[in-house]
Amino acid sequence: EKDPMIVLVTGAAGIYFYDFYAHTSYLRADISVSKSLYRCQIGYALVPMIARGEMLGPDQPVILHMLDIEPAAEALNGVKMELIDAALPLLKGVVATTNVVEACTGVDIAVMVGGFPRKEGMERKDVMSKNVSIYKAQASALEEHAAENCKVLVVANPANTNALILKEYAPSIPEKNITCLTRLDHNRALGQVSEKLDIHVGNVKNVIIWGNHSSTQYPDVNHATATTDLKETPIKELVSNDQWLNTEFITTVQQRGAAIIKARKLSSALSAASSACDHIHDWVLGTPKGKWVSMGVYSDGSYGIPEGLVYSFPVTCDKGEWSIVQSLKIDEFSRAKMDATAKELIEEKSLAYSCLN
Ligand code: NAX
Repeated sequence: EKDPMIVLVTGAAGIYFYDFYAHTSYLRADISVSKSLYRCQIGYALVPMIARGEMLGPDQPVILHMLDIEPAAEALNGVKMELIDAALPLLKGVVATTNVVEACTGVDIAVMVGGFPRKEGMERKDVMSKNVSIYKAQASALEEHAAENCKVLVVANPANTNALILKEYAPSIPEKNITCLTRLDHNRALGQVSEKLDIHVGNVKNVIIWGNHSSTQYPDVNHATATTDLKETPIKELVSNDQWLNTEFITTVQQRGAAIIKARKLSSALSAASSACDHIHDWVLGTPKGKWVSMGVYSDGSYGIPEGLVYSFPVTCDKGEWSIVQSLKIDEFSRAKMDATAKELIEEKSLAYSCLN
């Protein structure tokens, strides 16, 4: 049997927590509204998936480290009790803690779900400043206590910029090991194409999410294909209506998170958890030949995207390392959209840096 891998999930209680921040008094005034709108639980959906082998494979034992903040400690312990009750063969241990050092010690994979979410009426800068301080502190703890070669996935928003802050404050973790989640957007794009063409989602591949995990992201199908009757065909040939691909498809993927909130009165949780598993799974175990996925990674200047941003690119993975797919042809339409989302990331970065002091 393989040695267990230690997986950290921050924000693992997945509970609503505005009311815990006493100093945000104007938020306390509408707690009842916020509670019904924003209680969501990615962490709660994610931990059983990890413990069932969906992230690291059916033959890889895991030890879960779950971190949350003090006011969520009791709920977090409840999640631990449920994990014990599920009697999961791959789960070799569970630590539920509010101590960042304990949570980060020995960690091989860190999935950062905990954060301070943006809420209507809140200034972007206020949210950014809260997340900058969270990610700065957690970066230092990972830097000092995580296993060598720890791989980090940031889920919490603003995901790209939180990952960038984490990278800055954990300089000994190689930048290649710090990523953010855009796989949910990638999977959403696959899902939309699949629904449109009535082809199973498993037969659609190589969509791309470029840029920020925000509404400026650019879902690109120019290189995507679908396989029917053993024949691989470009999506652009299969969708007779080019107009749909350039308009409705893009906005549907960009706005999907909002559509889920509207329908569920809760934000995406099971799909976010599932795509976080996909992200780590493919990163660690590799992407199949001829297939790429989208990951938010530290830009090396590929496709003219400025270095020093965490930007979502198409990547293939092999032996635990991702590489950006090179030499894809970019038309003018795509170029403009890729640059627009880069511009937003540059602005987010400077906002984040202005919160650092
Ligand atoms: P919840 O608010 O339900 O859960 C967040 C959890 O984090 C809570 O249990 C909270 O107590 C905990 N937390 C807060 N500060 C913490 C800290 N300093 N250390 C440890 N834990 C802390 O949010 P949920 O719906 O689970 O979403 C989590 C994050 O994912 C949010 O930031 C959300 O915006 C982001 N998302 C990102 C997605 C992506 O594709 N990148 C998609 C889904 C999701 O919207």
